Amino acid sequence: MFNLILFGPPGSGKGTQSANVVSTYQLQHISTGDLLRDEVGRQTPLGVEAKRYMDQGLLVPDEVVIGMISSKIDESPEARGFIFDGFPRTRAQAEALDKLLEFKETEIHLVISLIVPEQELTRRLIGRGATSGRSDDTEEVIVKRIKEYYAKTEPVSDYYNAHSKLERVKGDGNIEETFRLITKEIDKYLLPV
Ligand code: B4P
Repeated sequence: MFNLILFGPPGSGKGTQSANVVSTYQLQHISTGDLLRDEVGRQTPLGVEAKRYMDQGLLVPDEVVIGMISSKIDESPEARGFIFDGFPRTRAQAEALDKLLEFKETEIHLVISLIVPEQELTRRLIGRGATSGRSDDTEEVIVKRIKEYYAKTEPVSDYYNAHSKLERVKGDGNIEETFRLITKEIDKYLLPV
């Protein structure tokens, strides 16, 4: 089993690159952003709660997100591995993920951190906001999301760096260039299917 985290600020391309990684390496994709948006769209109690945070550019509480991940992992016992997209975003989430994987006698093998300058992040997210209809892709909320990332999420990279699992990858090139840099790192562990 091979488990990968795609890490980076909002708009760094985690979702975009996850789709490419999934089709090339046949990993099971788990995106907390997609899972939360699905709950919001279905207006479940979890979704109603999550929306309050997402609309303000804030992280959804850890216990909500960790519970979602746990059941998602259990749904795919035969997976070749998982790609975690947008998770973990706090130290508590990282520690919870380690415990969940340990219970399944596996671990995180690689964390790819996408490095993109702030100006480019804002440009991309405003561009997406023009067509996505996402309530968190407005200029005002984007500023808050990026602030929340540097305050709470970026420090999580130190956690993985301390375990020698972190690889920083330049993410400000085009989608194909960035994907090539990502595959260089994954290929050290896993061959494409
Ligand atoms: P997410 O859904 O994870 O989304 P994201 O950070 O906005 O985007 P991502 O980095 O995936 O960028 P993308 O590829 O789409 O989070 C949304 C919200 O959910 C959070 O703010 C939070 O409230 C909540 N949440 C999610 N997970 C959570 C957790 N674990 N804990 C607590 N709360 C959580 O790319 C963005 C745009 O850039 C797209 O338009 C794309 O086409 C473009 N793009 C991508 N790569 C490009 C490139 N190389 N060149 C040019 N454009 C590019």
